[in-house]
Amino acid sequence: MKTTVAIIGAGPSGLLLSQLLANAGIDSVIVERSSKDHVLSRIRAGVLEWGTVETLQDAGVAERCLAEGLPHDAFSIFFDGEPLRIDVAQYTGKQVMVYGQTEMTKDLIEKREAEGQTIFWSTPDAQLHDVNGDHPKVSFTNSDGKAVTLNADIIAGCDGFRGISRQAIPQQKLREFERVYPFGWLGVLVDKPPVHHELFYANHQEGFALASMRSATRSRYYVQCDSGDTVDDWTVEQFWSALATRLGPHWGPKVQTGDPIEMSIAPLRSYVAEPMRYGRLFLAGDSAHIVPPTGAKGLNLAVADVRRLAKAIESWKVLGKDEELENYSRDALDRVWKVERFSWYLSTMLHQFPEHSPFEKRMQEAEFKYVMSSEAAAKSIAENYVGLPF
Ligand code: RFL
Ligand code: PHB
Repeated sequence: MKTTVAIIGAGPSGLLLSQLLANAGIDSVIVERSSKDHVLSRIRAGVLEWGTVETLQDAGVAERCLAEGLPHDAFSIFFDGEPLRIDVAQYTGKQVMVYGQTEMTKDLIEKREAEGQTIFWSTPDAQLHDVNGDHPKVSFTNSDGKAVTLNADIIAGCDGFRGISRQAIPQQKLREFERVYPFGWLGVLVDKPPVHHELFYANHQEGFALASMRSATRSRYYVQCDSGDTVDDWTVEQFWSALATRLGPHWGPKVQTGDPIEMSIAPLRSYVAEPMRYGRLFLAGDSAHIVPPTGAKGLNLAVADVRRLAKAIESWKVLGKDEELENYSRDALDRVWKVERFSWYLSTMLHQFPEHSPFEKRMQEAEFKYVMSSEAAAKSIAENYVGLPF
């Protein structure tokens, strides 16, 4: 079997890349380890930068997002109970869109399938070959148990942090940068109206909490938990109680609790692999970098990579120019590091770190007070939250 671009992974990166390529008349084949049902059941990101929404619009997959998504002007940060509202719209002239990654993935899968995209689901054993040569290939067993070899001009590694693509780059060619945070986020999805119509992040002495949402009737909440915790270490009641305490005496009692539709733990990590290209293999999204979720950036950064990669492939395939492909890694990493910085900065200000000395706690407080008193600092948070320009 032959295609121009073999895409590993049917997460948001892989699906959007195949859509942008198809729109430019370039064929691709997607190879996904999990089943379609599994991919459609993952609960992850919730906040889209406006540039992400525009990218979806350009790709022709924004109809439901624009109809059902919730545009937000602002969000708040609470520090030891003291509130600070960051008016993103006032500072930047743009909004963010609350729309679940699950829904975005569903929209992309529906459109790709309607347009006849080849997607191999449930292929647990894919392997990449000759990625640094002229004839890269992907071999795998399809869901009928048949061995398939897929020849391609380019392989796009869109297979997330635990995928195989990054591992196909020889260790001595790769530089990795990592910080693992000493805590995780315990998240709950519940069919109850959100406690407030805007998101808020709280740094409380007992730990971080976030009040988010998916719709007017569905809420998403998170609390900081210990690194080693599993969902079994928490009862639902303990979760609601921790959340109420951390959201403070005004908001805490107003949370409408209930039986969660989903409850899961995500570890927090900052990670970058350089370069994002090796021969004919190009990495995009979580396969190349991870940010802690505090800035709501992971999905948006994946979209920024894919947008750049699709343009570069188009320029190479349609115009015969390989300059953008040559520069892909350098240019993508420029944004990656800025977004890493912002996600690290917000995470550092808003969590309780077990190793922090009283000095570091005062630094967090001073940072918060500075942002409260400085329009420039608040504006800086706003322009990063809404998304840096492409
Ligand atoms: P994904 O979504 O991990 O998709 C990768 C796909 O590749 C498949 N795969 C393979 N396929 C074939 N062969 C293999 N060997 C394979 N190995 C893996 C996987 O099954 C999967 O389908 O990566 P992608 O597409 O790069 O997308 C990245 C985003 O999913 C991620 O950055 C965000 O979810 C991060 N994130 C958030 N981002 C935001 O922009 N805003 C947010 O509000 C936000 N909140 C979050 C988040 C991530 C969270 N968790 C669970 C990590 C909140 C949480 C709790
Ligand atoms: C979410 O709604 O899942 C969400 C919102 C904001 C974040 C992270 C996650 O920063």
